Amino acid sequence: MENTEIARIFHEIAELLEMKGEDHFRIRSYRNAAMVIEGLTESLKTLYEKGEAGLDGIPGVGKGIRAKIAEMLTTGRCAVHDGLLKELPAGLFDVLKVGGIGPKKVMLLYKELGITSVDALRRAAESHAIHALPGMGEKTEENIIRAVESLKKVSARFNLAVGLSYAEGIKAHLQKTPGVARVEAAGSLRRWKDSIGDLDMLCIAHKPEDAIAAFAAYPGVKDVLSKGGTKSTVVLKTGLQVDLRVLKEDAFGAAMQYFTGSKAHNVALRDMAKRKGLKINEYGVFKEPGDRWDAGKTEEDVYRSVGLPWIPPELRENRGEIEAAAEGRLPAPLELCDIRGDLHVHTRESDGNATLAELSEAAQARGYEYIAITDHSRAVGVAHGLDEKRAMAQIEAIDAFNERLKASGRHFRLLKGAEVDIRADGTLDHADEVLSRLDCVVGAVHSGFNMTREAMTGRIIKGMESGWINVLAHPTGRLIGVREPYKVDMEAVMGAAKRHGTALELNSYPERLDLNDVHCRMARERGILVAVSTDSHSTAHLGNITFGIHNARRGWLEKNDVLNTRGLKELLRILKKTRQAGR
Ligand code: DGT
Ligand code: CA
Ligand code: CA
Repeated sequence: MENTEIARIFHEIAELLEMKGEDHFRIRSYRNAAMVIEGLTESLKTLYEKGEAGLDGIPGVGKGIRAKIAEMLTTGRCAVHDGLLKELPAGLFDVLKVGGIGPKKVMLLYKELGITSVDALRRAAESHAIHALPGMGEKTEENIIRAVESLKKVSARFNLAVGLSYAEGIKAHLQKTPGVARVEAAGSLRRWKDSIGDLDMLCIAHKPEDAIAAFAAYPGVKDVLSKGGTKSTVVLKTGLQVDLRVLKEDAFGAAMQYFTGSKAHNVALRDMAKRKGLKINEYGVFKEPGDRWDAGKTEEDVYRSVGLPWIPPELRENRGEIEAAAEGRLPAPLELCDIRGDLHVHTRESDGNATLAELSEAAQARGYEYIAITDHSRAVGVAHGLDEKRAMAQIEAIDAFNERLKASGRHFRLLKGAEVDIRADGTLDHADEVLSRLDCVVGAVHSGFNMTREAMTGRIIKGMESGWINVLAHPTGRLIGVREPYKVDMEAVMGAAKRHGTALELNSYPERLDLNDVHCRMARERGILVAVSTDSHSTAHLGNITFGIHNARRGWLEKNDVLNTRGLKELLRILKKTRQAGR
């Protein structure tokens, strides 16, 4: 079983126990285990195979949980989970997703009315079968109908880029309101998580009611779900939900810290504060005894109060960042100015829309020293992939282009490259005569996503074993919210990458972000270079590098872990070495 599968089962156990009203401590241990596992950079299977000591080394996971991990790895099942699912139908998980319905209510509705699905819940609310139950009323029924509707619309998480554009729009809108001093986005968006559930906005305003009124009047708003003195929740026409809180300047740092999350990071930080006799919440840091207000104006103040340096939002997932901060070994965040070029760019020869000259100008305007032109090979027919003849012609064209660049005294170079398809049998879609003339070969899978895990892993490794591939592009093939990653043994792929000196791509397209954060960290730990590339199909796409940089930070990558932070000379040396080592 995969880590994600095991984590999911632990999440479900926690939810089932919660519905049953079981001991809070027990529930928390399952939930905690699930989160720890989601952040692991090694597979549980590998750890388990190292013997007892392997699983013992996982921080924050107790003996009982370890036994269940071992059980799942050996039998593929979890008796506790199975037992709970016999008692409670799985449909209750869906009911739990309806806003305003907590585990206790789910249980009550199930016991009294036999409700096990969202549709049944809606029917019960519409036929007024719910208001007579204890703690419910006619208002509850109205809320349920509304919540079911909004659940249908927002059940999918939102693309980070979509969230970002709305956050900017709302910010600009609110800033036009007199008395509004500052507006910031917090939550998963500020952490640059690869998808966002909802948008969390914070604002400092002289008259909170004016800010709240302006928020409700934002042109993108479809529905105002709640509107209070200092907070409000709306649903946008796209279905994205947005929370706004209006705050006093003194508490803004504390609120930013709290609402940036993640929840797991906050829980760990508060535990640490408690041990120091402090209390942290969204209003500030308070000293015991007497709860005297101590800090809260800036986030730096909040972290300083517990003896920590400020932690970049991208790292706030409770994956060891608090310990690292305490020990002064937080990674130095990758910066845009560290990036010296882009190693995955398409022109109009395949499915891009720009010419060599246009791309060269745009890249130079960004201050780059190089970009690799990596058009598709012929197997990717929909992308008008290049056959050998066209590839050879492009190689000549790039050589000629570089001659002209040199003659005009520019310190910039187009690298000859290709995004060569790794065919289903693991062979490459360009002949050696073409590959040997390229500076930078990007290899990728473009078809047959439904292969078994073994077959896909073998296919990719065979591609790398050819010795031609410098960078393995979008290594899991995921399209966020559209297509799941294909099944592949990432540990084995990384093993091969390490052996052959192949870099792994972090594709910066906001729909891809592939490698994901955890995989980036795995690569770093294994000493595998990551190429943060844009896979641009137009000059504007070069700007997507920002998404890649923030995702790289989420994966703890530093400048040195990234291939395209190297200057041209050093880059060419590395690219060449990979080929020589492989062949
Ligand atoms: P999302 O919206 O699912 O992509 O993820 P977030 O992280 O934006 O989560 P959200 O919108 O539910 O809450 C925003 C932040 O507020 C979250 O990151 C941490 C904080 N927060 C929310 N609920 C709790 C809580 O129960 N305890 C603590 N300590 N913090 C919370
Ligand atoms: Ca959120
Ligand atoms: Ca929220």
